[in-house]
Amino acid sequence: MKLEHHHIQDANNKALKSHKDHFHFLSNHLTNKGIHVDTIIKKLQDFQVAIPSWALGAGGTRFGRFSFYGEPSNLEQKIQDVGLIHALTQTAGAVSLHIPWDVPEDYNAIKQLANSLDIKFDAVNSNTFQDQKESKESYKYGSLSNTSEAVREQAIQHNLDVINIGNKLGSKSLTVWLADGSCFPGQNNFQTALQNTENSLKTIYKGLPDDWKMLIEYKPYEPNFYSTVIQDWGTSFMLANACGEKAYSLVDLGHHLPNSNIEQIVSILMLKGKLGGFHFNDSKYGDDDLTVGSIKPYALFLIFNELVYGMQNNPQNPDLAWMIDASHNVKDPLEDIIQSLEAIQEAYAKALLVDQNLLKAAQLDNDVVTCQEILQDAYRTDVRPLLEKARLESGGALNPINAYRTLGVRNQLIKERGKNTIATGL
Ligand code: LRH
Ligand code: MN
Repeated sequence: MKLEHHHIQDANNKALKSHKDHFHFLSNHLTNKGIHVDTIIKKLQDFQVAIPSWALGAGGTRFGRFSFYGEPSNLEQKIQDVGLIHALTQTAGAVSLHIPWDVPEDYNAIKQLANSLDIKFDAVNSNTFQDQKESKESYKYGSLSNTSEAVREQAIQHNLDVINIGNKLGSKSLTVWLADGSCFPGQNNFQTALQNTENSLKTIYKGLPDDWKMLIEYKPYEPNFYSTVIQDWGTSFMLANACGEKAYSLVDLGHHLPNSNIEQIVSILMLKGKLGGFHFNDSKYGDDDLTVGSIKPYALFLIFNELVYGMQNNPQNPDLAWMIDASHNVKDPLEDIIQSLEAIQEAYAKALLVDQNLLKAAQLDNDVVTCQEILQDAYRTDVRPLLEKARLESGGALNPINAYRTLGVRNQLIKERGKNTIATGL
């Protein structure tokens, strides 16, 4: 299924007047405050988020999985679904593949399809947290940290194979997340596990093309429930420094212990020039992979406030990889991702309203109240007309969820694919 521009224009017609009224009011208000509305619109249009290829079908837990029908059953259909999301939101211009869940059969065909939908290939993800039927060694007791050299060699070779696949697609970064760890005290020698991991990552790093990045993702627990080798930002930062200048930390918002100050972690990694990118999602308890901004929208705003400050003050940190990493148990996967994209754009737009110089001056004066007033004035501003304007001018939908439903996208996908297709992934 492909959404043509006129489909979206039809869906926009009803909402156009109310959009124009709201946008006119807001842009006058912001212009009077000395804010350059056009600059913000341009930044929103340039902000492209990579969609996870493993989250285009119904997710599940060990307690069950409930399909949505019409799920993509191969990589072509996954790229088409990312194309549908991008047509509506104009901010999903990339896909992040997970290997071996999404190995292309025909690289040229896949690249042509993605190109026709204006979709780029962002980071490729390796998978050494599951055993493949054909694999000789098992990752049951870890991969890059495993006490067995044969297992480590297999895991290293897999990562080099993933780089090769990404290279053929035009990707420029490898994401490494390790489930490696232990479930019981005494099971692992922490030092041996970390040293093995560092040496293995360094070997993979040697296989990284010059213009590539390695993104090292950390996580405190699950699937191991006593220790995880790359458990926190500090360990990821240490390993990235040990590998070299092309290695960075990847921040998955769901990979933090309760009440962690993620915005502070983000600001420190940017100051040190080692923040590589994000896996956006939200969570109430653990790595819940819920819709972005659905549980802690203010925390997401505070993270974007540090990102905007960092993008203005930390030239030592490279351009960031913006990616979603979510799993859908009760929502239509495409609607869930559309809502996540809206929350990301909203948090970014609100953070762009913060006068960073005014905030810095109040911080230097220890004028605590003014600091909070500056942040919350931006956070309390309804920026949705700016998001709508950015989408409208790029050919997208004023209200992507309404358009998705008005155009009957899910029903059309079920008509085309049937009710029994299951997407690979989580
Ligand atoms: C681990 C993780 C990682 C992916 C996986 C699908 O929890 O966040 O980024 O490899 O989810
Ligand atoms: Mn992740």
